[in-house]
Amino acid sequence: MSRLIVVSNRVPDLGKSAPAGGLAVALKAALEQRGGIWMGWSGKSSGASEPGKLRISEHGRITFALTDLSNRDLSEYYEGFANSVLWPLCHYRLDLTDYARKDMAGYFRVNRFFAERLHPLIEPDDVLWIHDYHLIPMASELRRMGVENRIGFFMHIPWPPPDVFFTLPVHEAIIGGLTAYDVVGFQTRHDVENFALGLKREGIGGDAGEGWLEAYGRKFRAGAFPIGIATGEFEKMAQRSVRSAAFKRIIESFEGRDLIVGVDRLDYSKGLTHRIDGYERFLVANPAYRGRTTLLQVTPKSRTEVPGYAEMQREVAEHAGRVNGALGTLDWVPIRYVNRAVGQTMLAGLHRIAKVGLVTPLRDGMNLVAKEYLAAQDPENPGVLVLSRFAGAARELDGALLVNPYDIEAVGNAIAQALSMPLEARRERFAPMLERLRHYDITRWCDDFLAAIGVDRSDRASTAL
Ligand code: ADQ
Repeated sequence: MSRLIVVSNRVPDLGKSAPAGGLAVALKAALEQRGGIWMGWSGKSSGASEPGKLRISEHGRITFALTDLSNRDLSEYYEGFANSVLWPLCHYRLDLTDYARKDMAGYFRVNRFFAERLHPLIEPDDVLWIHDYHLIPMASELRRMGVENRIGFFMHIPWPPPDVFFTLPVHEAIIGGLTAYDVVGFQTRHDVENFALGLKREGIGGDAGEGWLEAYGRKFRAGAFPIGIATGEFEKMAQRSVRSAAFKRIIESFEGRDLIVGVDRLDYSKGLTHRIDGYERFLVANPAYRGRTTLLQVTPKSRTEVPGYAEMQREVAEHAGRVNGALGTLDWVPIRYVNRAVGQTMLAGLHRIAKVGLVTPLRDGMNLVAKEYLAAQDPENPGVLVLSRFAGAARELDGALLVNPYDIEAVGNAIAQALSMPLEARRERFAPMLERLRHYDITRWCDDFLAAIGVDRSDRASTAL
């Protein structure tokens, strides 16, 4: 009976009262079913020059194995190479990559450290599932230590085309790192194609047909596994949320105006200033809507330790302030900009009452907010999703109004089109999208990926008995 081992940079604190996101809940369910280990960084600094010892705790059938990292690790591995090189690079932002050899060395050092700590815990039949750009080289480190278990990897963010990727001075080591896995999952077909083309251009491998790639004489699977949400739970949460007394007060505060909602972590990939400019363009071109709409932009701070993120916060606030100053009146503020985290239940309610969901990232692996906005709608009277064509979600959600987020006028026009769309058209666009979200939810995503690493459903069902 094989166990599952999940490794991710951060491990959610499932003991916390705040509800964990859909991904954490689905991975926890998969681990509980099979029994296994969830390993990752604790989110804390060891306060010393070395990373801390592995802290092991048991919760039912899951063993949590967490480690603190040293300040140097955090600066080089996390803030440096992962978030100041790989993150901007994979979001096509070459102008923001800040490459330093010591950060690269730190990135590999921490991956080796994770592999060394995990190695003694691995049993021969275990199946490993490693997550995201922080941990790309982990499988090659484990292979070097003689680990022959099945190992899968899922990339949550986009994989850029070769010409973008090859600007990374150490691109061979990163792309080569992925070839040590048995299965490499991406969000979309487009990402898979970019990756396969990179292998080919680099002369180390290429497409071996029917979902297989080969590199360095080794075959491995690569495919698109578009991540979903806990659709059913989100639908129910939205219905409950709008019935609460606290929520009714919030509805009143909008004084009958049409609500347009934007919900994002504060990040340059989310296109926040472009979005605000698009909304301004909409108000300028459609004066009849002035005083009758509110854009609620909920954007908690994120990665404040990474250079540039604090400045971005000022920039977005200034943008919103400029539009409010230019177009607002004594009794109407066009944009409400909330710079703090809002609970999932409240967000679900806000999505439900919003006539328009504005999801316009400049580049995004998937974007779960787009899916959450749709799941929260009332199927009898759904709102309209305005979605960037550069979000992975655009490949599935073809009933959304797809926009080029760089084209400010197009975003403004899409908002106007969404607000004036007749009920019949809204329903027609919405119904197939909801059906898809219900079908390909986060549990299905988890099952599909595990099946690709060779953990089939019957295997999991029998271990659960
Ligand atoms: P993120 O870049 O963090 O994730 P996204 O998928 O949009 O982006 O959001 C993840 C979660 O954060 C969602 O469940 C959302 O509700 C929550 N969230 C976002 N803004 C919030 C806010 N203001 N307040 C509270 N919660 C908020 C990365 C990739 C994405 C990919 C996911 C999952 O960048 O492209 O979809 O991983 O694979």
